Amino acid sequence: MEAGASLIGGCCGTNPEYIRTIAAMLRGVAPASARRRETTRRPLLASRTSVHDMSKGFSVIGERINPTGKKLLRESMRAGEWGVMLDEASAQAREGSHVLDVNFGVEKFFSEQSVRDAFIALDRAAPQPLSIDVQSLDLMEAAMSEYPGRPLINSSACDEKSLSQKLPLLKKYGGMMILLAMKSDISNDPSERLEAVEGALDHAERLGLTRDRFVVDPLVLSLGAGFDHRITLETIRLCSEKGLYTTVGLSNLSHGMPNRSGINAAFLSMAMDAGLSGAIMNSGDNVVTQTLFGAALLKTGKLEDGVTGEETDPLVEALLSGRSKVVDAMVDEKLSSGASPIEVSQDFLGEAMERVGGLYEAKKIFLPHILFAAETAFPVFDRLNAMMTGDGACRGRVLLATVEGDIHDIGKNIVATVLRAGGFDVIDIGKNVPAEKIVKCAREHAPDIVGLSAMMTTTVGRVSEVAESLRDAGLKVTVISGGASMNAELADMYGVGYADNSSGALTLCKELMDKAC
Ligand code: THG
Repeated sequence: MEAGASLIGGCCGTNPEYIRTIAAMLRGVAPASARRRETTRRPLLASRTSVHDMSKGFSVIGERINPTGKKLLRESMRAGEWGVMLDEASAQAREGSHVLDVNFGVEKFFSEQSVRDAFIALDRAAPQPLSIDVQSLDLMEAAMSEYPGRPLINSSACDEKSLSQKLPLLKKYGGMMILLAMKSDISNDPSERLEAVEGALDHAERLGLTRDRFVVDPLVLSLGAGFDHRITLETIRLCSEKGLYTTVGLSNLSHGMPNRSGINAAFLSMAMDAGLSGAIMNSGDNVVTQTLFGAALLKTGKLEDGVTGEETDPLVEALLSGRSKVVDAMVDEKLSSGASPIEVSQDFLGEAMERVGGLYEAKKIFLPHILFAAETAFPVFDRLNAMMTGDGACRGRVLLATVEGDIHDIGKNIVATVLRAGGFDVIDIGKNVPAEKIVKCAREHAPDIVGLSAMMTTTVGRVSEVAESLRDAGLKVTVISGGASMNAELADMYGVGYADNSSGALTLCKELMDKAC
């Protein structure tokens, strides 16, 4: 009772009765240690797979998912075609943006569903947390309810009406929120801007929303419209003294001016000196990013990392972000430069999938990424396989199944992909497959190898049962196994082969086929 768990549940292998029994046993038990647990509040943003801490260094919020003034992006987004937008997301991710601002321009061209789709697609295309830069309350809520992370909500003004509409959404769905330092009008007095923010923070506090949930936008307008940037600098200073995080829309400043980069960069440097902690900005503008690097060094004495793009493998990146058209184009280019389908399948696509596996093992990416990459690669492998038929490239036929009782077949799917990439003809009959069905399919398809996956301690015995059924049916087929609860000793005991992971499975299948020849 001292571990301090606050929630107890069961994973696959449990059933409602089991959970009921646990619940009955725990009735009246208070999570004593959990109640004593100290929590720290941090200004964290998160996507499905990554976290950004706004208190650590300067936050670069990429501004370019914004169709205003960009015809191609605008038209494609309105048509629900996300390719151009996703390209922009990956580009900004490469450049070192920590967060991506998502703005739809004129919002009447978008439905709640299309906004949901856009946020899901973006979350897959780049690991960075997203900023929901949406005006319409309905579209904002659609995005917040769909987004699988802790987003930055951009934004609310500090008047009662905006706050009473938007703070409850923040409370309900989670996230951080940008507060524009204004009520219904923008004051020219920095202390009045701060006052508006303080009022909003009090309002939020009453709803149980703490100050660490907010970032202040001290408001940058265009110089061309007679805007005095010093008011903003002073507002940043006041906020910073109060320990508030701040962010500005940097490029607003130079709208319609010559040498925009120079103007933006100069202001950024001044604003950082005043304590600015982040900016919605163009992470691809070298003048601005170099200045950011320099200003951060002068301010903190530390080198800012991450604002210079890290080179990544374009095929791996396209696979990880689910860009099947890009993958197709890269594969076509290989084919037209003379590589054979099997070479492209093994040495190019298969190689890239192995690197994806390597990233997973190095904990740089997570399981959903692998699955997504596999999903992207599958049809391309199929296409390459179809081109190979008849050229004698096939190394052998493998029947794959996850045994009865196991309802997860993530691992088996990866093995299928890797074996296909390795030139095997793979027949995948799915998950939770009863022994009789495996025997029936083995009879039908006459595979050289049957691969069985078992994940749980409660299902691992099925591997032995299936192997026996296959023998009883008189089928002379080699059985190999894998999965979370299988291991080499068990496999030995069952008289079947064993592989630890997908590349091990490929090596094993190749060895078995070489022996058979
Ligand atoms: N505060 C908050 N959110 C904001 C803003 C702000 N969101 C939107 C905007 N302002 C910040 N984003 C941008 C994005 C692009 C530009 C300016 C601000 C911009 N774009 C070029 C143009 O329109 O001329 C086009 C750039 C290109 O061609 O690449 O200037 O203040 N909270």
